[in-house]
Amino acid sequence: MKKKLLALGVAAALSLSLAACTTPEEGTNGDTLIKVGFSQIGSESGWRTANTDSVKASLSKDNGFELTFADAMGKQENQIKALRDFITAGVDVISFTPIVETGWDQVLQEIKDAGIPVVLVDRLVDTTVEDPYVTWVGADFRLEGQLAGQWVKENYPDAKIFELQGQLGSGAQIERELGFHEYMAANIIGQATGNFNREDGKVAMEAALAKYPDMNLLFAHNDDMGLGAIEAIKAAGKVPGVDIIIVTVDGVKAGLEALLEGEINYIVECNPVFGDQIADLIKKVYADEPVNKENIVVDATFEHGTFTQEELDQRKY
Ligand code: GYE
Repeated sequence: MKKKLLALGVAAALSLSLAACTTPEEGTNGDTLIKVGFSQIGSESGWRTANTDSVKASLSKDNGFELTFADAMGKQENQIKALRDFITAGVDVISFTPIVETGWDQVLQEIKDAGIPVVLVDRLVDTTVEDPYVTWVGADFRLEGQLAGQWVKENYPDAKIFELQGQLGSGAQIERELGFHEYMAANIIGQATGNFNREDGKVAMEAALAKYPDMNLLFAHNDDMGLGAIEAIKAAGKVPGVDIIIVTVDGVKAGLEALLEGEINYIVECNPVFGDQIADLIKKVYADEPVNKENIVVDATFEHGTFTQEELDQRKY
């Protein structure tokens, strides 16, 4: 009898521990963790690094998430693979920043067929799939381009402009360019992409300085490319911010340092620290609560001459 009871006890303990193994993980407050697959583009810029830090900090276990973070190292094919892995893993919500706008039709359909809601971050998609995402959070890239264009129109209406474009086909490149051209299209003497990174920005600027000797203003779609261009301008014996006026987008620390020194003249902010908004949206989507389709992160502008050291010291990224 005793033996039988013992055996029963063992069996009960076993099934309990088995149950414990298959029960979904719990957060600190006892709630079930929301399984999120997040596909990031890579680490091409200071903006991207700050955005990744913010996403990871907000989608933490303490905040109720079980995050699988995948870095695509700058390749769309890696992003598509990561998205498929998220489907296989059966995550609750998929979140990603599409490196370019097109090429997502098939994988978005697969996600839809699997019934997994999508929260888009930072950039948008251009797809034939109907209702491909529940909600998007990011900046108004068109407005950023417009703000840059307005400042140039007011201050340097006769400028001969070279434009360093971001990753071609990305929402950030397409929209910033459209916005800027609304004001300054007639003044653009040349364009090339610098893929949103410093090295490519430098190389493209070296070529442009040789090709367009009368260029006197640079509009770079992000700080990193502007900083690469500054190296090229100095190497060519010209003074950045004086011989060539420089306007960029982002407002990361290194960019704002250059603004303070007068090597960059104007920066339209694009704030990368919105992990908390992403977390909030994912929670609502998971709980089937209503959300806005578009959630805009508000930006500021910074000008050399009025931007101060104190403001720089307060910046977190
Ligand atoms: O401006 C740039 C980054 O999509 C807003 O991507 C983002 C852009 C940002 O590489 O620095």
